[in-house]
Amino acid sequence: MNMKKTLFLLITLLTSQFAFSQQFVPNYDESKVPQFVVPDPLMTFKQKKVKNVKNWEKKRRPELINFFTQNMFGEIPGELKISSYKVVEESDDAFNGKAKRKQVELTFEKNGKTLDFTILMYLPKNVEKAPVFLGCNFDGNHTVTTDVNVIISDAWAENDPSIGVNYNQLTEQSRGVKTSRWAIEKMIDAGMGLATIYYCEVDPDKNDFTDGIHPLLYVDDQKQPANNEWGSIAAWSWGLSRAMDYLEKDEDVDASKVIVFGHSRLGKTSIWAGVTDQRFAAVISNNSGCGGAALSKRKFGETVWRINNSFPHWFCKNFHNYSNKEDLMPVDQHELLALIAPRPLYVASAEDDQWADPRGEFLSAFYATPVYQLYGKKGIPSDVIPPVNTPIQNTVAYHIRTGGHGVTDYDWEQYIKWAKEQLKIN
Ligand code: GTR
Repeated sequence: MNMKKTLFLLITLLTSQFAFSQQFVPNYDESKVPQFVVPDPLMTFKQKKVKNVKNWEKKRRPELINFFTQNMFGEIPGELKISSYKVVEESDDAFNGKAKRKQVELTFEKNGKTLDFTILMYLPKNVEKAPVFLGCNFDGNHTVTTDVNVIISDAWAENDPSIGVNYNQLTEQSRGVKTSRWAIEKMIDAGMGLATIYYCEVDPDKNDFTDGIHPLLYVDDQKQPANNEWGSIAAWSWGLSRAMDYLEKDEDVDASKVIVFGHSRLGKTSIWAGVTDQRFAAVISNNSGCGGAALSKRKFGETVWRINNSFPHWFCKNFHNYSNKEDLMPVDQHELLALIAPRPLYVASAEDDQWADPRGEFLSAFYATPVYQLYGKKGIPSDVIPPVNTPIQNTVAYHIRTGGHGVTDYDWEQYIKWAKEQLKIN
């Protein structure tokens, strides 16, 4: 190669690297948030005003769901029911005898392939049919409690030597490491239960579609989902719906009072599960941020471009068309939240979690409110964000707590109080 050519290549490489790294600079300055028009959830794509619940349910809701399915989360290319389930372990002596524990394995079979995942449940013993919080967990069922009886999953896990995860395998070392994120005893004392699944049992969280649930629904020699077919978030949401299929069969559970919960990427997941499956009585989004509750058009903190680059497998491929093109999106995330109406919805942020754009999460709940009002429900009354640790708890609820990205006892205290009120739990 001659000198000129080498120099040219070097300059091209350096400038492209520079342009690339430029896009990594997130905006945290409110004055630099671009001007944009918030799409009206009550105006159809053909510019017809939605005036009542009937119009919303017949026209607007379906067209919005269709948009989010085809362009963001992806369509599930078929139906896949539980092939069999088995209570692999149970006890009525959990949490000092206050709770029952059950571990239930669901199995799915199709295309000559099998997948199974295990639901860990704690249910209060003094309630005949318990309302339940259902959510995915990040690091395995055995991390949500120190209970030695919880089975350690053998599904793929991201390496994290600090909690003993090497060789992509979960180990005893991480038992109980996430107890602070799951206030199980508070739930039990409030007469409510918890059901949780390890999300990587449904689909390992990596850009690889040869594993997890996707291959069970491939046709012919398909190797990955088509552009409009499900990414990983839709797969995890699918898992929550299948867990719900089981909960409907469990006599100790009040399946009409299942609240779907999730934090961060799993908060994006709980929102999508709540949107696509109306059996969920209420939805909680904890610090779900970009692609979850936060308005994308604000481009504050994490952006569509950034999320699609860091996690190319989370959304369907069509969503990549909107990377750095948020202004071209005919929708925004408040319309995703509105699809949960009239069911109770809780959006929560954390003050130091600027990456997830707390203000964008709040505004999204506010802009979803007109749809709740159509049903005569109370949403977020004003566009002024409340002070920290001062929840607004209507059918649409919001709080921003002090601290960073995570789930705390404070969050759970609010969720429990609100859920009891909204779902009339004694
Ligand atoms: C971050 C990602 C966020 C959020 C978070 C999490 O890296 O940028 O969208 O989902 O992970 O899930 O903890």
